[in-house]
Amino acid sequence: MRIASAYARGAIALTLSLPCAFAADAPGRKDVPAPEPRESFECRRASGPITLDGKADESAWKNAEVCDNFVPYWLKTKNAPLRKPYTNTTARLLWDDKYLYFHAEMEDADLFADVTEQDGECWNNDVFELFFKPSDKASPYYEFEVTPRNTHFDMFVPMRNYTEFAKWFKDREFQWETKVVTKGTLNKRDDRDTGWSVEGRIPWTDFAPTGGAPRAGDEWKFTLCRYDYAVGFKEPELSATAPLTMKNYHYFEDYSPLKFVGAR
Ligand SMILES: [Ca+2]
Ligand SMILES: [Ca+2]
Ligand SMILES: [Ca+2]
Repeated sequence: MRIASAYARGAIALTLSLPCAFAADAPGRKDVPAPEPRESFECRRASGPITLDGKADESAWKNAEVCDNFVPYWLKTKNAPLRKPYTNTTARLLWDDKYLYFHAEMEDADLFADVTEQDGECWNNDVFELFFKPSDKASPYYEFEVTPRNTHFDMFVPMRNYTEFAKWFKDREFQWETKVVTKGTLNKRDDRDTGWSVEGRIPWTDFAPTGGAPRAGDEWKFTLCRYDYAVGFKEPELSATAPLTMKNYHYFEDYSPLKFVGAR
Protein backbone atom coordinates (compact mmCIF):
# COMPACT_ATOMS: atom_id res chain seq x y z
CA MET A 1 0.00 0.00 0.00
CA ARG A 2 2.98 2.27 0.35
CA ILE A 3 2.85 2.95 -3.36
CA ALA A 4 -0.74 4.02 -3.08
CA SER A 5 -0.02 6.41 -0.25
CA ALA A 6 2.87 7.87 -2.17
CA TYR A 7 0.59 8.43 -5.11
CA ALA A 8 -1.90 10.03 -2.75
CA ARG A 9 0.77 12.48 -1.71
CA GLY A 10 1.65 13.18 -5.32
CA ALA A 11 5.06 11.58 -4.95
CA ILE A 12 4.83 9.42 -8.04
CA ALA A 13 8.36 10.01 -9.27
CA LEU A 14 9.83 9.27 -5.86
CA THR A 15 7.98 5.99 -5.59
CA LEU A 16 8.81 4.76 -9.04
CA SER A 17 12.45 5.54 -8.61
CA LEU A 18 12.88 3.39 -5.52
CA PRO A 19 15.84 1.07 -5.99
CA CYS A 20 14.87 -2.54 -6.46
CA ALA A 21 15.01 -4.92 -3.55
CA PHE A 22 17.51 -7.10 -5.33
CA ALA A 23 20.60 -5.41 -4.08
CA ALA A 24 23.06 -7.55 -2.19
CA ASP A 25 21.00 -7.09 0.94
CA ALA A 26 21.51 -10.51 2.42
CA PRO A 27 25.08 -11.61 1.93
CA GLY A 28 25.60 -15.30 2.29
CA ARG A 29 22.11 -16.20 1.10
CA LYS A 30 21.94 -18.28 -2.05
CA ASP A 31 19.90 -16.97 -4.93
CA VAL A 32 17.11 -19.38 -5.86
CA PRO A 33 15.39 -18.93 -9.25
CA ALA A 34 11.85 -17.64 -8.94
CA PRO A 35 8.97 -19.86 -10.08
CA GLU A 36 6.97 -18.85 -13.14
CA PRO A 37 3.65 -17.12 -12.47
CA ARG A 38 0.66 -19.39 -11.91
CA GLU A 39 -2.26 -19.02 -14.33
CA SER A 40 -4.91 -19.27 -11.64
CA PHE A 41 -5.64 -20.42 -8.13
CA GLU A 42 -8.47 -22.35 -6.55
CA CYS A 43 -10.31 -21.25 -3.45
CA ARG A 44 -11.79 -24.52 -2.21
CA ARG A 45 -14.58 -25.11 0.29
CA ALA A 46 -13.60 -25.51 3.92
CA SER A 47 -14.47 -29.11 4.75
CA GLY A 48 -14.72 -28.44 8.47
CA PRO A 49 -14.41 -25.79 11.17
CA ILE A 50 -11.41 -23.46 11.32
CA THR A 51 -10.23 -22.09 14.64
CA LEU A 52 -8.44 -18.75 14.40
CA ASP A 53 -5.25 -19.45 16.30
CA GLY A 54 -2.67 -18.56 13.65
CA LYS A 55 -1.97 -22.21 12.92
CA ALA A 56 -3.21 -24.10 9.87
CA ASP A 57 -3.41 -27.44 11.61
CA GLU A 58 -7.13 -28.04 11.07
CA SER A 59 -7.86 -30.84 8.62
CA ALA A 60 -9.71 -28.36 6.38
CA TRP A 61 -6.45 -26.60 5.53
CA LYS A 62 -4.96 -29.82 4.13
CA ASN A 63 -7.29 -29.51 1.15
CA ALA A 64 -6.37 -25.90 0.33
CA GLU A 65 -4.29 -25.01 -2.71
CA VAL A 66 -0.86 -23.77 -1.66
CA CYS A 67 0.16 -20.35 -2.97
CA ASP A 68 3.92 -20.17 -2.63
CA ASN A 69 5.00 -18.14 -5.62
CA PHE A 70 5.54 -14.82 -3.88
CA VAL A 71 7.80 -13.06 -6.36
CA PRO A 72 8.57 -9.47 -7.44
CA TYR A 73 7.63 -10.26 -11.04
CA TRP A 74 7.89 -6.60 -12.06
CA LEU A 75 11.68 -6.89 -11.88
CA LYS A 76 11.87 -9.47 -14.62
CA THR A 77 13.91 -8.48 -17.65
CA LYS A 78 15.49 -10.42 -20.49
CA ASN A 79 18.92 -10.11 -18.96
CA ALA A 80 18.07 -10.36 -15.27
CA PRO A 81 16.43 -13.63 -14.27
CA LEU A 82 14.37 -13.40 -11.14
CA ARG A 83 15.32 -14.90 -7.83
CA LYS A 84 12.94 -15.76 -5.04
CA PRO A 85 12.76 -13.35 -2.11
CA TYR A 86 15.16 -14.27 0.66
CA THR A 87 12.23 -14.98 2.96
CA ASN A 88 9.67 -17.53 1.79
CA THR A 89 5.92 -17.22 2.07
CA THR A 90 3.27 -19.91 1.89
CA ALA A 91 -0.40 -18.96 1.83
CA ARG A 92 -3.73 -20.73 1.60
CA LEU A 93 -7.35 -19.69 1.02
CA LEU A 94 -10.63 -21.47 1.77
CA TRP A 95 -14.27 -20.48 1.81
CA ASP A 96 -17.67 -21.45 3.16
CA ASP A 97 -21.10 -19.83 3.31
CA LYS A 98 -20.03 -17.18 5.82
CA TYR A 99 -16.33 -16.51 5.37
CA LEU A 100 -13.29 -16.30 3.17
CA TYR A 101 -10.46 -17.84 5.23
CA PHE A 102 -6.75 -17.27 4.77
CA HIS A 103 -3.53 -18.45 6.30
CA ALA A 104 -0.01 -17.26 5.59
CA GLU A 105 3.25 -18.64 6.89
CA MET A 106 6.12 -16.21 6.49
CA GLU A 107 9.83 -16.54 7.10
CA ASP A 108 11.19 -13.36 8.63
CA ALA A 109 14.54 -12.79 10.31
CA ASP A 110 13.60 -9.38 11.76
CA LEU A 111 10.02 -8.95 12.92
CA PHE A 112 9.06 -5.28 12.76
CA ALA A 113 5.70 -3.59 13.35
CA ASP A 114 5.23 -0.31 15.20
CA VAL A 115 1.88 0.87 13.81
CA THR A 116 -0.94 0.40 16.35
CA GLU A 117 -3.64 2.57 14.82
CA GLN A 118 -6.45 0.82 12.93
CA ASP A 119 -6.13 1.83 9.28
CA GLY A 120 -2.71 3.31 9.97
CA GLU A 121 0.16 3.01 7.52
CA CYS A 122 0.65 -0.73 7.95
CA TRP A 123 2.65 -0.94 4.73
CA ASN A 124 5.51 0.72 6.58
CA ASN A 125 5.71 -2.42 8.75
CA ASP A 126 6.15 -6.09 7.98
CA VAL A 127 2.78 -6.82 6.49
CA PHE A 128 0.70 -9.44 4.72
CA GLU A 129 -1.75 -8.00 2.20
CA LEU A 130 -4.73 -9.43 0.32
CA PHE A 131 -6.35 -7.77 -2.67
CA PHE A 132 -9.62 -9.02 -4.14
CA LYS A 133 -11.43 -7.74 -7.24
CA PRO A 134 -14.75 -9.54 -7.58
CA SER A 135 -15.48 -8.50 -11.16
CA ASP A 136 -13.45 -7.68 -14.25
CA LYS A 137 -16.34 -5.64 -15.56
CA ALA A 138 -16.67 -3.36 -12.53
CA SER A 139 -14.16 -1.04 -10.91
CA PRO A 140 -14.35 -1.85 -7.19
CA TYR A 141 -11.83 -3.89 -5.30
CA TYR A 142 -10.74 -4.50 -1.71
CA GLU A 143 -7.50 -4.39 0.21
CA PHE A 144 -6.77 -6.04 3.57
CA GLU A 145 -3.51 -5.73 5.48
CA VAL A 146 -2.35 -7.29 8.73
CA THR A 147 0.97 -6.88 10.54
CA PRO A 148 2.79 -9.13 13.03
CA ARG A 149 1.33 -6.83 15.69
CA ASN A 150 -2.12 -7.80 14.41
CA THR A 151 -2.84 -4.23 13.34
CA HIS A 152 -5.26 -3.96 10.45
CA PHE A 153 -5.65 -1.75 7.45
CA ASP A 154 -8.67 -2.33 5.23
CA MET A 155 -10.10 -0.42 2.34
CA PHE A 156 -12.89 -0.63 -0.19
CA VAL A 157 -11.82 1.08 -3.39
CA PRO A 158 -14.88 2.00 -5.46
CA MET A 159 -12.75 3.19 -8.35
CA ARG A 160 -8.97 3.26 -8.50
CA ASN A 161 -7.83 6.83 -8.39
CA TYR A 162 -4.49 7.36 -6.73
CA THR A 163 -5.22 10.94 -5.75
CA GLU A 164 -8.35 9.86 -3.84
CA PHE A 165 -7.04 6.89 -1.90
CA ALA A 166 -6.57 8.65 1.40
CA LYS A 167 -10.24 9.44 1.78
CA TRP A 168 -11.11 5.73 1.67
CA PHE A 169 -8.58 4.65 4.30
CA LYS A 170 -11.02 4.98 7.20
CA ASP A 171 -14.18 5.07 5.18
CA ARG A 172 -15.73 1.71 6.00
CA GLU A 173 -15.92 -0.61 8.96
CA PHE A 174 -14.84 -4.16 8.15
CA GLN A 175 -15.53 -7.11 10.41
CA TRP A 176 -12.64 -9.36 9.45
CA GLU A 177 -10.72 -11.12 12.21
CA THR A 178 -7.15 -12.38 12.44
CA LYS A 179 -4.87 -14.18 14.83
CA VAL A 180 -1.12 -13.77 14.54
CA VAL A 181 1.68 -15.98 15.85
CA THR A 182 5.18 -14.52 15.99
CA LYS A 183 8.26 -16.69 16.10
CA GLY A 184 10.88 -14.38 17.51
CA THR A 185 10.99 -11.01 19.17
CA LEU A 186 8.86 -8.26 17.66
CA ASN A 187 10.70 -4.93 17.29
CA LYS A 188 13.87 -6.21 18.91
CA ARG A 189 16.03 -5.57 15.91
CA ASP A 190 19.38 -6.92 17.07
CA ASP A 191 18.50 -10.62 17.22
CA ARG A 192 17.43 -13.13 14.63
CA ASP A 193 13.77 -14.12 14.32
CA THR A 194 12.24 -17.05 12.50
CA GLY A 195 8.98 -15.72 11.10
CA TRP A 196 5.30 -15.12 11.69
CA SER A 197 1.99 -16.54 10.63
CA VAL A 198 -1.51 -15.19 10.38
CA GLU A 199 -4.86 -16.94 10.15
CA GLY A 200 -7.91 -14.89 9.33
CA ARG A 201 -11.47 -14.86 8.15
CA ILE A 202 -13.28 -12.20 6.18
CA PRO A 203 -17.08 -12.39 6.39
CA TRP A 204 -18.81 -12.12 3.05
CA THR A 205 -20.73 -9.18 4.50
CA ASP A 206 -17.46 -7.24 4.19
CA PHE A 207 -17.92 -7.60 0.44
CA ALA A 208 -21.50 -6.28 0.52
CA PRO A 209 -20.73 -3.29 -1.76
CA THR A 210 -20.08 -5.73 -4.60
CA GLY A 211 -22.77 -8.27 -3.80
CA GLY A 212 -21.21 -10.30 -1.00
CA ALA A 213 -20.40 -14.00 -1.35
CA PRO A 214 -19.44 -15.65 -4.62
CA ARG A 215 -21.21 -18.72 -5.92
CA ALA A 216 -19.39 -21.95 -6.70
CA GLY A 217 -17.85 -21.55 -10.12
CA ASP A 218 -17.42 -17.79 -9.84
CA GLU A 219 -14.06 -16.29 -10.64
CA TRP A 220 -12.56 -13.23 -8.96
CA LYS A 221 -9.16 -11.63 -9.44
CA PHE A 222 -6.65 -11.37 -6.61
CA THR A 223 -3.14 -11.05 -5.38
CA LEU A 224 -1.51 -11.80 -2.06
CA CYS A 225 1.46 -9.63 -1.17
CA ARG A 226 4.13 -8.93 1.41
CA TYR A 227 6.45 -6.26 2.64
CA ASP A 228 9.36 -7.67 4.62
CA TYR A 229 11.50 -5.09 6.41
CA ALA A 230 14.80 -6.08 7.97
CA VAL A 231 17.76 -4.28 9.44
CA GLY A 232 20.03 -5.79 6.80
CA PHE A 233 17.83 -4.83 3.84
CA LYS A 234 18.38 -1.55 2.02
CA GLU A 235 14.73 -1.63 1.04
CA PRO A 236 11.88 -3.86 2.20
CA GLU A 237 11.52 -6.99 0.12
CA LEU A 238 8.25 -6.87 -1.78
CA SER A 239 6.63 -9.92 -3.30
CA ALA A 240 3.27 -10.89 -4.72
CA THR A 241 1.55 -13.97 -6.10
CA ALA A 242 0.17 -12.19 -9.17
CA PRO A 243 2.53 -11.55 -12.10
CA LEU A 244 2.52 -7.79 -11.60
CA THR A 245 4.33 -5.92 -14.36
CA MET A 246 4.45 -2.78 -12.24
CA LYS A 247 5.76 -2.30 -8.71
CA ASN A 248 2.26 -1.50 -7.62
CA TYR A 249 0.02 -3.87 -5.68
CA HIS A 250 -2.98 -1.94 -6.97
CA TYR A 251 -2.25 -2.79 -10.60
CA PHE A 252 -5.27 -5.09 -10.86
CA GLU A 253 -4.81 -5.49 -14.60
CA ASP A 254 -2.26 -8.18 -13.70
CA TYR A 255 -4.13 -9.89 -10.85
CA SER A 256 -4.53 -13.67 -11.03
CA PRO A 257 -7.85 -15.49 -11.42
CA LEU A 258 -9.24 -16.96 -8.20
CA LYS A 259 -11.76 -19.73 -8.83
CA PHE A 260 -14.28 -20.51 -6.12
CA VAL A 261 -14.67 -24.26 -6.17
CA GLY A 262 -17.79 -25.89 -4.75
CA ALA A 263 -18.00 -28.87 -2.42
CA ARG A 264 -16.58 -32.04 -3.92
CA1 LIG B 1 -6.18 -22.59 12.97
CA1 LIG C 1 13.60 -9.61 16.65
CA1 LIG D 1 10.72 -8.34 8.69
